[in-house]
Amino acid sequence: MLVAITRAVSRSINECELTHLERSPIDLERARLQHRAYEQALRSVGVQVQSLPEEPDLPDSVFVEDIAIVLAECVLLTRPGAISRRAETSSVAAALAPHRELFQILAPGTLDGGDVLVVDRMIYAGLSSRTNQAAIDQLRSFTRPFGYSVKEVHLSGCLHLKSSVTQVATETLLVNSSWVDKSNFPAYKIIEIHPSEPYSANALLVGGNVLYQPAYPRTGERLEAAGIHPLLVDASELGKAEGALTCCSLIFSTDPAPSA
Ligand code: CIR
Repeated sequence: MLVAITRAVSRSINECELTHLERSPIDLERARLQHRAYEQALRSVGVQVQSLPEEPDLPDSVFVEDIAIVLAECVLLTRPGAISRRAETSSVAAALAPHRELFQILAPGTLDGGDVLVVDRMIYAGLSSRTNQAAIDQLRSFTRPFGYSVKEVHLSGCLHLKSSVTQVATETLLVNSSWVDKSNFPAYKIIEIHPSEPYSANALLVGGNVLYQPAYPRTGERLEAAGIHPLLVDASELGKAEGALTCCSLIFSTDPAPSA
């Protein structure tokens, strides 16, 4: 069974961290409606959603993806790059503890889950304003015993690695090659986003289904042309907080881990 941990949108979302976007007002009710529709979309593809209570004083706490890397064998709790986000960790750790052994990124390492893309036994880790070399070295040491390889990836112009590349099918990645060099991913078929839709590389692959935003129709056509028929989920209000689809959940299987 697949489980998704999510968290209700904080009433303080308008005080969120921003790196590449100008601040514009976020309509809390609209953000919450869209977030509930996102949770419903996950349920519709067979995922059991475990929604954590709102954290009124943690503006970015809806973006649970940044707080943990959930592998089949263990969890690596992050040490988020933004100091304002570090208090998000304890409640996510409590939710994950029944499911996996927990490890923790330690200072001076900083890492956001949005910078980590896991494809089979390969872990791509973005060096970003949030994720540093010390954390990537720790990620490598923690995951090596489980048979994973970690490859560092340089980014430019975006917040996180998964702003620029996500997996959309077993052998296929959706890439914004202005933000990440696609030669990092030679083993995969690449679908390029449409250049008029720079934020469109963040799709959520879950149990063979792809959740995708209707705001990016031209890139959506490219997915369709590749035989990928996404389920459309609007996350535009959280987009004003630099969030997208992968950021709002931590998804994992409760089935026993395969051996490496
Ligand atoms: C932040 O800057 O941390 C939040 N406003 C947005 C985080 C989005 N997370 C993600 O893409 N994984």
